[in-house]
Amino acid sequence: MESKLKPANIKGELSAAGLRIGVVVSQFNNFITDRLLAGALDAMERAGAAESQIEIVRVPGALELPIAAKKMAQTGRYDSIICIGCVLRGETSHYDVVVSETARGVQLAQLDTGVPLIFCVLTCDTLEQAINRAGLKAGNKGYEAGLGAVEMGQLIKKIAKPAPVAAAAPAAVAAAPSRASGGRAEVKPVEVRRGLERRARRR
Ligand code: INI
Repeated sequence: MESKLKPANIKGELSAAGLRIGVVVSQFNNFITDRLLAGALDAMERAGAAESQIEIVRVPGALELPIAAKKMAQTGRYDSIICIGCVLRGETSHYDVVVSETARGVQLAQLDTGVPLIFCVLTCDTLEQAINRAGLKAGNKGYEAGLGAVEMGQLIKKIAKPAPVAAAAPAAVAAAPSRASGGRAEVKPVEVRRGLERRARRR
């Protein structure tokens, strides 16, 4: 039997209005990463983003993407961050280390900071495969990442929005984390609050 329930569907709009988006780009294999970056910028421009809403940070290789993205996220300046890189398989197992540690680092950083990090790291066996994903046969993965950054930026803003005042418990409102605090609640621990009250009474 079909349910009559129509629960709210929360989605992020594909509009860059009000968003600040960071992009961290690996310079390793920059023949590819520059094309991914161009695709990401194209997508954000089509979503209505202005130059002033976007900041680009360059790192040496894919392994440096997580730390740079995490530092950027911790500033509270960005609604979402795109991580762009390209790892090509070589003759040794180095490829596997770079791929898995980069993916793990980016995932940990987004979960730690609460800022969506869009994973736009190509992991390919050949240069041809990478070229095809950076603007040729298989489209441009950077473009998809640009749209993903806009959608996730808007979505997380919506999800994080406090409930209407009447419905929210006062304690929950006071404890709501803000972007400026890097996603951490700004409520002072009880011991600190008591200390402050004692000091205020002494004055
Ligand atoms: N970095 C990449 O972004 N892509 C690669 O294909 C790659 N390979 O093959 O080694 C690569 N290595 C560098 C690595 O990301 C670090 O920059 C380096 O190890 C310094 O920490």
